[in-house]
Amino acid sequence: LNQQGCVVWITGLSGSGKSTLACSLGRTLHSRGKLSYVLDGDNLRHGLNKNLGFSPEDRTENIRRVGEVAKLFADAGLICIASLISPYCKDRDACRALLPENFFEVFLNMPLELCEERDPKGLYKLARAGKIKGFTGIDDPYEPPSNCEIEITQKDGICPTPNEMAGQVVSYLEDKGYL
Ligand code: GGZ
Repeated sequence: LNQQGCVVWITGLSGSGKSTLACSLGRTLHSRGKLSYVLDGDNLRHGLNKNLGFSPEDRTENIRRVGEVAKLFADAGLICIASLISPYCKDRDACRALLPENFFEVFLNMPLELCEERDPKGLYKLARAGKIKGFTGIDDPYEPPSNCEIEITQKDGICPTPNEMAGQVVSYLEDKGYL
């Protein structure tokens, strides 16, 4: 196997499109003959992390576990795509410290208003109504990265498509020699 593994860590608000990007990126990498694996925060909370909630301590533990698992996949030579809100800088930085040479942070920087408008699961609505407490962006902080490798944003008020977003990450990985 001549593949150097790495971690592509996608951070952003709920509804920013992290899972969509992760899925699109996974498909693109597959089509290019690259082994990858997606670790999705919301999915992992049904298994590995099912004993964790959304208190700051539980989020930190959630992210720590996913960071450790992502490192295992990268050690095995895969491109591991992690998509979690991961709202706190210190937690993301701790994951980065596990493999500083091969960790790439992707900030999916979409406005809260857009995420809230999408509201695919109706969670923002519940949070605004006070029925969910401690919701990221509403009454729990999101700390934007200051040290991310890739930032994905709207251009002229238009969102990039999932393919365009994946393309931005693929270009970066090409430049770095992973593809
Ligand atoms: C944020 C919450 C919350 C609260 C439930 N705050 O967009 P989704 O619905 O499908 O994915 C979100 C998911 C967040 O899990 P993560 O593991 O990515 O979060 S973290 O990195 O902060 O540990 C959201 C849903 O869970 N959800 N309650 N209070 N998101």
